[in-house]
Parts: sequence; C-alpha cells; structure tokens
Amino acid sequence: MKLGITGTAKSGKTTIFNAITKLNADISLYDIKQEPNIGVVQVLDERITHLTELYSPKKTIYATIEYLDFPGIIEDNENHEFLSATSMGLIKTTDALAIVIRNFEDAYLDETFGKPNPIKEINNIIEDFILSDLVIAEKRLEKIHLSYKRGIKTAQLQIEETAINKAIEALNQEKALKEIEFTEDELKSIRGFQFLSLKPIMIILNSDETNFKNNQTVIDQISLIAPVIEFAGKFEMELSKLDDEEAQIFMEDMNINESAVNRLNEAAYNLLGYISFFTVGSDEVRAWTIQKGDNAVIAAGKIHSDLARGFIRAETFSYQDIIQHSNEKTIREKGLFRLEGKNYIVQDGDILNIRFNV
Ligand SMILES: Nc1nc2c(ncn2[C@@H]2O[C@H](COP(=O)(O)OP(=O)(O)O)[C@@H](O)[C@H]2O)c(=O)[nH]1
Ligand SMILES: [Mg+2]
Repeated sequence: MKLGITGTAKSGKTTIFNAITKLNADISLYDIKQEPNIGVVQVLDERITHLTELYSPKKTIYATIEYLDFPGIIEDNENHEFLSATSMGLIKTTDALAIVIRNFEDAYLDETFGKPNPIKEINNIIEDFILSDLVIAEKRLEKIHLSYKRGIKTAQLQIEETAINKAIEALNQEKALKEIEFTEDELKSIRGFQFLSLKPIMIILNSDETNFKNNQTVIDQISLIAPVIEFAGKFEMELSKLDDEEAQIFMEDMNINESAVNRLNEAAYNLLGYISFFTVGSDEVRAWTIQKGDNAVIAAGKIHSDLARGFIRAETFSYQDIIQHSNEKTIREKGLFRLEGKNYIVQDGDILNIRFNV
C-alpha cells in the first residue's frame, strides 16, 4: 500500500513523515524541496506477534506501508503553485492521500501565510485537486473529439466520452469525482487518468502540543469533509527519537494512547477498507493485506499469481480459534478447520493455507 502525505507548504508534512518513519528528513521554515521523501513502515499487528510466539517461525513478516512525503503546495496571496510534474506523476501512484493541515501558530508562518485556518486550507487543497482534474479532463475531451473527426468512434471511446463529460460537469460545479456516480465501464475507461479527486483522502490536523486534544469543534467540522485524525506533529517527531519506555511516559502525559505510526496505519486501513489475513508455519508467519469483500482466489493471488491460477481450495481457520486452542490439532478435532472454495469471502484475521496445482 502506498500512501501520499500532501498539503500546503509548511503544514508539517515532513515533521509528521519523520514521526512515522523515524527517518530524519530535512525540515525547515524556509526551504522547499522538489522531490518527495519516501519511507517504508511496518504495520505492527499484535496478532502477528502472538502467532510468532505460537509457531516460532524462522521469519516474521509484517505488512508494510510506503509513505511518500510530497513537497508542499504554495498558497499565499502572490503565489499559487501546485505540485511539480515529478510529484504529480508520483502522487497518482498512491492508493490514498493524507492531507496535513496546519493547526499551530508560528510567527514567520503566520506572517507569510496568515494564521492557521484549517477549514480554509482543506477547501483550498480540494479546489486544487478539482482544478487539476478539470484540466486533464478537458484535454482528454479535445483528444476524443479529434479522434471522432478522424473517423475513429469506437464503443469504448464513446463510453469514455460519457464519463469525461460527466466528470467535467461535476468538476465545473466544484464537486469531487468521488461523489459522482459512474458506471463500472465508465470508471474503467477513466481509471488511467488517476484523477486526484477520485482518491480516498483523510485529514491530519497538525496541532500545536499546547492545544492538542482541544480542537473538537474544528475536528467535527473537518469530519464532514473526510475522516480526520489529530497529531501533535512536532511533539510526536521528538517522541519517535526516544526509546519505547521513555516515549510511553511522554505519551501518557499528553494523553496519546498509540504511536503516530500506529494511528496513521490504522486510519489508512479503515479509509481503504483493508483487512489482513495470515499465513503461518515453522518457516514464516506473515501478514497479507486485502480489501474487505475479496474472495479466496484474490487472497491467494496476493501471495503468488500461481496460487490464484491453480487454486484448488483454501484450508482456513481463524486467528481467534488458534489463540484460544493453541494448536491446529485441537482446531481440527473441534471442527474449526474449514475447506473453503474460490468464492469464499476472506475475513479479517483468517489464517489461510492455499492448496493449488499448476
Ligand atoms: N509548533 C509546531 N511547529 C511545527 C509543527 N509541525 C511542524 N512544525 C514546524 O513547521 C515548520 C515546517 O515543518 P515541515 O515539516 O518542514 O513542513 P512541510 O513543509 O509541510 O513538510 C518547521 O519549522 C517545523 O518545525 C507542530 O506540530 N507544532
Ligand atoms: Mg516537507
């Protein structure tokens, strides 16, 4: 899974990126970097920890999320600068975006960009997304019409034209494409454009540690736009440099019950409707990520395409059952060991062993 961190310049994106990845990317009040920072984090899942205790495997592999920290969008009275072409190309490869919003005061930033104004800032960014999508959609419509003139008028192209027209109409009314009903074929026809306003978004309210957890009114307002979590970015970046025990003490002080990375990872899973299944054995205990509603063949394909192609059945039991009974023998005796077919909808916490033949 790839998650983009974006937002206005100096909202604290890199600070939060550092808090999450424990990296030490450059943060500064004045500079703007052109290229994104990239870091990979493990999705710490205590179920994997417990399964590792039970199976003592040679290897334990957690799921990972790749975070990309993009250069900021410049937004003040004189300047309006959207993402560079490089960043634009990269941001489109992400599965979802976390938009960091400044909710801390700073003499220099207040003077340059104005006092923090979370709602205005979010709306500006959403407008940017819509505008960027509109430019792409209009260009595409011209190309389609050009093809028509040249006598190319395939059914496929006509579906795309319908979709693009719908998109342009919505975007002109400042609606995000997420809110528009497209048919499955229409969606497929425009998927390649990776429209920003089609991407799932969540919002990180980056609050000063002095007002952290005192922003319920703003949070309620923001949550009408997208799911929101509050970070005390600067504080949490400092925390990520401490060892776990020390960090725990400071977190309790601030009434933070989970590390920034765990909170953000969990929010990302929720936003995207992702769940985990596991494979276990003496060699390896491993977490895999799928979408809620995915069947056993899709799950098998995450492990290896051969397992999907030659799928026979999925030997299945649940995490809860193995933890309760401690061994697979008892699970079999109790009838909790199931043989599931292709159409079985994999559940969060399922442990699968795929039987296949290629
Ligand atoms: N007071 C305060 N300052 C912050 C916070 N987060 C970031 N900053 C400061 O804001 C400036 C810009 O931060 P940076 O992470 O580089 O922002 P970016 O441009 O969005 O990546 C730096 O001077 C940070 O120290 C915060 O939560 N509280
Ligand atoms: Mg930055």
